[in-house]
This record gives sequence, structure tokens and C-alpha cells, in this order.
Amino acid sequence: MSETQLSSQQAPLPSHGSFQQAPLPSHGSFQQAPLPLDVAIIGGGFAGIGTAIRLKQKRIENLAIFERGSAPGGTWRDNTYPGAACDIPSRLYSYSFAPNPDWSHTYSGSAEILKYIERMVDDFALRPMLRFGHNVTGVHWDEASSLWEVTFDDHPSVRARSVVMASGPLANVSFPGIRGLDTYEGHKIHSARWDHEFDFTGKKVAVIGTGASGVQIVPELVKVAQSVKVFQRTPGWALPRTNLTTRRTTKDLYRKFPAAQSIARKAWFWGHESVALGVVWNSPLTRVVEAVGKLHLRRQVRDPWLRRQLTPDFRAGCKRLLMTSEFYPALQRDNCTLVTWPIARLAPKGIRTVEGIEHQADVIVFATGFDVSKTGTPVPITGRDGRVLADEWSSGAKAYKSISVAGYPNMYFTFGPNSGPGHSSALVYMEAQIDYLVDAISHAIARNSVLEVRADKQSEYNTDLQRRLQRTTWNSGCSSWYLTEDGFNATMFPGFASQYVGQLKSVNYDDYTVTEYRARVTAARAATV
Ligand code: N01
Repeated sequence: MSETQLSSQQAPLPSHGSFQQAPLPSHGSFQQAPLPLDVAIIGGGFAGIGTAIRLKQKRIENLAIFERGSAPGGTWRDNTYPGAACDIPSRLYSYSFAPNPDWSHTYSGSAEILKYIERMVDDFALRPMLRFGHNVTGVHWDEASSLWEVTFDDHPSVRARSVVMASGPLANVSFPGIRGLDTYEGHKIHSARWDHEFDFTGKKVAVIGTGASGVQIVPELVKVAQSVKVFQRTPGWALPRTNLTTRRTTKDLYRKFPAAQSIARKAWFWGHESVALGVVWNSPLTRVVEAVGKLHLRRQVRDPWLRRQLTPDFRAGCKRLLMTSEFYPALQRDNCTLVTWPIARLAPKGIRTVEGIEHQADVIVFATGFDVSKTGTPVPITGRDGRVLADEWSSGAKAYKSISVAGYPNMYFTFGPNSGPGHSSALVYMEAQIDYLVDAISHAIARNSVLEVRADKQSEYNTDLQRRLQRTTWNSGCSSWYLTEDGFNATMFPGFASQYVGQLKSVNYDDYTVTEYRARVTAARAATV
């Protein structure tokens, strides 16, 4: 097996059985498609690709992945800024069903992660299922046919028995509402839409934002720019990160003995689980995490005033922890300055801070995060009886186990409400979601049925979830993208990763109403032939 191949154990199963009766319609011809899709997947990032792989392995191949971009990869296709890397070890930030022995480092960079995604697409033969340039404008339930209709801005709509919303929370960039944004005459770059044509060499650079993206970008920019001014609104908790190069012997070992890699993954998993005690819950152990952060700051920053400027005033874990050993040294380079005065406005030549100084800049880098939908939905979704999900979620998104929503049958969310980890790999959570929804979809197809979660079960689940969230660091009093403006947490899961995975181990069909839809589908099929 070549080095670039994923484990052959994951070779897709040959397709057979009744699902083949419904051929995948060719690109652009959905209106003429004789049969609806079994599954429409919205989004071609990690979640969409993983879902398609697992469905294929269950021999459900009458599916399509609708992706608005022109390539797979989602956030890893979009985040190509210098220094972009994952702050979770690659061994854990990958799918267990697609192990990669060739990760070059403990924490691999974005290009390598994107290559991993692309390799999965090829090794599991997903290209024919990918529909690029399909920008979804709405998803609507049709009661008469028991089918979802997915509409696009530039393509005919398609119908599907099940829909998987895999569009991801970090898809839309956020430019802050700073006054004078349009008056600035220099170059503007958002971290998630990097302009690789722009040459930073010898330039005066301003960076707004010191979150997970900002702390990765600044150490790279200081190497080439004439000067870098970093505009920090809130200092975050930073912990050291040691990024080792993977030895050839280790790669060979993992290739020859996949079980060894699986053990390494488990070791990382349980290591991260132990950190949850201080990072997820606002507990005495949170002080231990803070002590590590303060020690890291003290060791890397000698100047007491700078240290003070960089010391957070909220509980560790409340905002995402910053895993970096490079940010503090970068800030102390001669060509770098930390600016902590609040920004008043952008001016034609730079950034004006409230004390009246104008900081001139040839380029402003906005490391200001994403427009995360915690209350609405990424696209309009209309469910049973014309209900609109954005309305139901207007004061905060809620789902059953983050995956199903009452009133929206046969619809599943990946990275749905309250599925975010604060201490572990998003892919561990995603893999559990995928296996759960693939089971549910297989069940529905095998029984020709419609699955809809019961409203009382969803409500019970959320009451308990919100009670548990009260004791977490995220709800301990800082502002972050995890919370709505009213402080409602629709984002994070209050527990260990093992608890999250455990609750998704099997579908409890008693929590769903299961109705027959054979007759209606048959009628719908007859009408379309
Ligand atoms: O965005 P953020 P990000 N004036 O929202 C500041 C994932 N991720 O792109 O803290 C001045 O965290 C804002 O200040 P404040 C990860 O899940 C993962 O960095 O609000 N400043 C903050 O400093 C992460 O959580 C990796 O006071 C303004 C920054 O901009 C998520 O992406 C790597 C401002 C935004 O920080 C988002 O991270 C990178 C204003 N008006 C990202 N508005 C991995 O390694 C905002 N800010 C996996």
C-alpha cells in the first residue's frame, strides 16, 4: 500500500441490495431524476465526507453531498492562513475508521489535514457523489410524499428521504462591527479567507483578534513583516504546546500494526478526558489549569507589564483555550507590539484607538472569528406543518442529543446544538454523531419508515442539559462565541467526550415516533416516473 493511502481495511464495501435500484442522478439533472435520493448531505467538510463514507459502508449509495464551494474540506479548505494548524493532536483529530499513519507532526498543519480529507474522498470513491457549486437556499418537508426538498440558488431542487445538515458552525466569516470599516484604504484580509497573493514582506501589518486563529497567525507574520501590531480586546488562557515531528519508524510501525496507532489514539483520548475535569467544569481543578497557564506566561514573558496585559480575568476554559508556545515569543520580537487600547474606528490609513492614536497599517488581518449561528439556522428549514426551524430556535438552538429535532423527521444534524467539545477532538464527537445517524437512516430505509424524535424527549434532554451547563466554565461569566447575547449556551456539551459518545452508542427508537411511509413514497415515486 502506498504511503498516501488510508488503511486498506477501510476500503469501501461493494454496493448491492435494493438501494442500487435508485441510481445516483447525474450532475445537473435532478429534475428528471426518477427517484428521490435516500440521503442528501449538506456540506462537503469533515462531517459530510465522514457521513458519506459510513453510509457507503452500509451500502447506502443513493446519496449526494451538496457543497457550495468548488472543493471538499470545509473549514480546512477555507482556513489556509500562515501557521494554520489543529490544536488537537492529529492522531485524535482524524476518523478512527480512516486512520492515517503518515501524520508528519503531533499537531499537523491545515494543508496536511486538507490532504487527509481529499484522500478520504478518493480512497472511498466519493467524487461521483459530490455536487460542487450547490449553494443550498432551503430545505423543506413535504408531508404528502414524506420527502425533503432541497433547493439551490442555481440548480434544480432535489428530493430526499433523509437530510444530513453537515454545513458546520464555522463556515461564515465575521468582520467586526467596527466603525469606519469601509473607510480603510489598505488591504483587508480575514483569517478564514486568506489572500495568498498578498506579500507581507516589509509591510506594516495590524492584526485584530487574539483567539485560536490570531495566536497562530502572528508568529508567522512577525517573520516577514516590517512591523506587526496586535490588537487584543481580551487576553486568553494559553497553554504550552509541544509539536514533535513524527519519526519514520513510528509511521512504519503504525502502517504495519494499525493496532499500535489505535492504542496511541486511545492514549490521547483518555489524556484529554482527564483535562475535562478542569476545563469543562468550573471546579477547583480549573485553578490547576490556570496555574499552568500562568506558569507558561511567566516562563515566556519576563516583562511584568506585558504579563499583566496578557493575563486573563475569566476562568480558564470559558473561552477556547489557546494551545501555543509561539505566540508570547512572537509578541516580544522587536517588530511586534501588543495594543490593548480598545479600537475606536478604522481610518483611511489604519486603526484609531480610543486614546486618540492612529496606528498606520498597509494591511489589516481580521482574526475575528466566525458568524456562528446559535439562534437561527444556516439555511431556511421548514418542517412538518410549515414550522420554521429558525423561528423555533430564535432564542437558542435545541435538539435531541444534538442530532434530531422534533417536527423535522428524517433530518439529522452533525455538530448540532450542544455538541461542542472544550477539551477533546471535534472528530471524536462527529464520528459518534455520524454512526448514530447512519444507524437511524439504515433503520428507516430498511423499514420504509419516517423517524421523528418525540418533543417530550427532546424537551427532557434539554432541561437536563441546561441544568448541567450551569456548572461549566463556559457559563462562568465571560463572553464567547459559545453563548448567545442572552447568555444561552446552545453550543457546548457539558460532560466528558466518553459521555457524549456513550449517549449516541445506539438509537433509542422509543424516543422517536416511527411511522410507515411506504405508501406515500410509492405514490410519490409513481408520480415522478
Ligand atoms: O475566532 P474567535 P478564531 N474588536 O471568535 C476578537 C476554531 N479554531 O477564528 O475575545 C477587537 O475565537 C475577539 O476578541 P474577544 C476554534 O473552535 C480552531 O480565533 O471577543 N477584537 C477574539 O480575540 C475557535 O474557537 C483552530 O474580546 C475583536 C478574536 O477576535 C474558533 O475556530 C484554529 C472584535 C476572535 O476569536 C474561532 O477561532 C483556529 C472587535 N470588534 C480556530 N471582534 C484549531 O486549531 C472580535 N474580536 C482546531
